[in-house]
Amino acid sequence: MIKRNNAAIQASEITPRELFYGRRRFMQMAAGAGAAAMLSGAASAGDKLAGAKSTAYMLPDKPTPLEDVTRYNNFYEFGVDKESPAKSAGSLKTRPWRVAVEGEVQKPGVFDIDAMLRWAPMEERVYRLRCVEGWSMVVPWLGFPLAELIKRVEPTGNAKFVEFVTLHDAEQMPGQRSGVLEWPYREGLRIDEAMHPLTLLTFGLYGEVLPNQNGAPVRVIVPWKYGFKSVKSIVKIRLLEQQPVTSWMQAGPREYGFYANVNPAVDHPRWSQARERRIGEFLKRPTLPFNGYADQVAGLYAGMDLARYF
Ligand SMILES: Nc1nc2c(c(=O)[nH]1)N[C@H]1C(S)=C(S)[C@@H](COP(=O)(O)O)O[C@H]1N2
Ligand SMILES: [Mo]
Repeated sequence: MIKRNNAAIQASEITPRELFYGRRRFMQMAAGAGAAAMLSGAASAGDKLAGAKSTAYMLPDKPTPLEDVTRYNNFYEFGVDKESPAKSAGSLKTRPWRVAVEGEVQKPGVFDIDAMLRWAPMEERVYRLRCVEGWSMVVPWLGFPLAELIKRVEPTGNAKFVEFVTLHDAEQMPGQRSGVLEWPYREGLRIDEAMHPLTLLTFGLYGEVLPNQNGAPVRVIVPWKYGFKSVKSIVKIRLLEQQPVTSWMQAGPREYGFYANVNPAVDHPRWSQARERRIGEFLKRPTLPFNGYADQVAGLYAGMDLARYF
């Protein structure tokens, strides 16, 4: 199931949902009344989500097995241990789902997830994700650049930062009954980071819609930053003039900075960041500056003291 070519799928296997998600041309033709009927089908984990392979963003690294990507997670809304999200994220309802985009924009809006899926061509990108705790994974994500969303709402000249907010609902996210973080989970980027072509608005992985434990129905992936910047299950995106305070900065300002660029030369106060363990491997490997994306992103931080702006 993992990497089947669309063309190889038998006609008899194609479900309406697959037509919607998997075949852009069909969608363009059906963009009228007929399409509306298909949109009412709620996408859930396991449903296919096709995207053109984005060769510019492939890596030589071996992808982490799907079983590990979906069973070893950080998603504190479903508990603090790695196994909890896979066990309990089934309580999250991902349809209907809307994302409010507001703040310093000319065209604020509340957008339905099924409309957002059609805003730009879906791409498959294999990215490294490096958790601040010292482990990493390699995942084929599906999405399109967050810049597509930001351009659509027309930022004003005052928009300097972008804040992301996760759903806040303890009925669906029982971990929010604990005080481990201040809820809802909030993260942020500088606008040039948010607009960078690497920053992916992410709807799927391994050819399927995001499993709940990986942040369904929509998250961001910012591959040169520690994993906690890659916010899951987003319901609000705010463009701001001032740098927002994130949940992790609130929890430990000395430990978690706003920038959180992967940097083997700047240790976490309680552990070294020089090396990492790739999930599924035994020996640690060296951590790369900007998680290996320095050639593409180091320019964003020219002249900045990265030990101070960690
Ligand atoms: N809303 C929310 N987003 C979150 C987190 C979280 O606890 N809540 N954990 C972060 C951390 S610490 C990491 S390492 C990644 C893990 O993503 P994954 O489970 O898909 O590997 O999600 C990030 N996004
Ligand atoms: Mo993390």
